[in-house]
Amino acid sequence: MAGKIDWYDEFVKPDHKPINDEMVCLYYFEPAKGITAEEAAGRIASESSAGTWTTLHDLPARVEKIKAHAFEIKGKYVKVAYPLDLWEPGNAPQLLSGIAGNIFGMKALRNLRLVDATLPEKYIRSFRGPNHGVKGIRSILNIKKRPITGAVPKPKIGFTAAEHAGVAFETWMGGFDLCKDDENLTSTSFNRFEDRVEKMAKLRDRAETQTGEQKDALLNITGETNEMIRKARLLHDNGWGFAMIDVVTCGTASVQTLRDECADLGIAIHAHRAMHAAFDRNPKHGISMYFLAKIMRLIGVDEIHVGTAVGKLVGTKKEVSGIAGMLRENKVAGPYLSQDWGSIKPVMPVSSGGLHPGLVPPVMNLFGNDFTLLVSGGIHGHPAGTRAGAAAVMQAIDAVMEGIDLNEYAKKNKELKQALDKWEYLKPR
Ligand code: CAP
Ligand code: MG
Repeated sequence: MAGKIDWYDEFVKPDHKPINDEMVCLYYFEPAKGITAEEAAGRIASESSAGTWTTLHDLPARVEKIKAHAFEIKGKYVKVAYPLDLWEPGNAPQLLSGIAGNIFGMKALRNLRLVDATLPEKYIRSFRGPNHGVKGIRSILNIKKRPITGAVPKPKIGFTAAEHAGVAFETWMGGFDLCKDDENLTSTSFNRFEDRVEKMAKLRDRAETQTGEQKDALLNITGETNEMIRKARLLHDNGWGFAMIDVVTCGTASVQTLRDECADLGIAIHAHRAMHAAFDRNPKHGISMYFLAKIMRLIGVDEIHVGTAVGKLVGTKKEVSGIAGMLRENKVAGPYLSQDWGSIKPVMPVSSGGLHPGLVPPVMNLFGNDFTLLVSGGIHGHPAGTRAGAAAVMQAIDAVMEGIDLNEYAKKNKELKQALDKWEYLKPR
């Protein structure tokens, strides 16, 4: 072949020092056989910005200014700096189509993982972030200090709307703040969304009267965008303070739309992350959960699932606490990049999956008090039923907050004792 046929090398500048309004991404990468690290890095920067596989006959002069540059190639990590002009303000799908798009399928890369990105201040300002966030959620529920508590009726799907509302009532009466839909429950022939919304609202009012506490629910509006808007309005009209969205399956575009709709309605967004493990579980390939959580904070969900470290689903202690720190305190640890959040509010982390009273101490140890604790199977499987199960979790929280060992606290708290007798300190798989 005569002459130069590709220009990937033009996208590598090992000593590049990013300027203020460049977006910097951190990738883990493994070149395919026969490809050098520099060649691979050039392909990442090129295909995610302004390049293509071959040299071109006509190239506008502007391209020189909007090219991304791979720099700091250190072992299996590379940073890529993207000029801000590449990105449309306030367009999350476009950002993903670039920095998390075609590059994952390039033959020249055996593995590629988007670990994190530093989003420039100017870019951040084109998004609104959470309307409620940590403080807003506490104020909706009127809970000052302790973790927020919630449960999903189990089995995940199968109850009628009336049965479901009955389980919600028991959950609230046991002391929990929230009853949550499961990720795959939306509106079914046997449990229509509208029915559930109304039946639960009646029992919520009863539970509030009987307990004197604020009760709410995370009803799942996941679906087509206009249908989600309709359902969000229905939630608002029935006095609910939250809407739940499966943010990965719905996609960033619809989450952006619903962020503004829910803000207008004054309701908070609970983000479930079902399907995240399809792209974040393999540590060598895909997109990190950290980055998913970051983009959801940018768009503006009010709370999002981040894992438990000790429960039934994947996610190490380091990973889970790293994400919670980023969401809540703008903290950066481990391999992640610095981030100035400007006026974007903190997001409440949600811990869920295989939890029960015996696991409340390690989870609180990991998260502190500012998080939403979801315990589902771990209350409905209580030997004395849902209400007692919820009470047992509330007792476990009290014990931790008072600095008392669970076994000790269980001596005077029957429900906690029964739960510990069944599950002890089991870490389920
Ligand atoms: C938990 C749960 C949640 C997962 C989500 C479930 O129920 O409802 O969807 O926790 O995981 O179906 O498994 P249990 P994550 O409390 O009965 O396990 O928060 O990690 O995304
Ligand atoms: Mg679930």
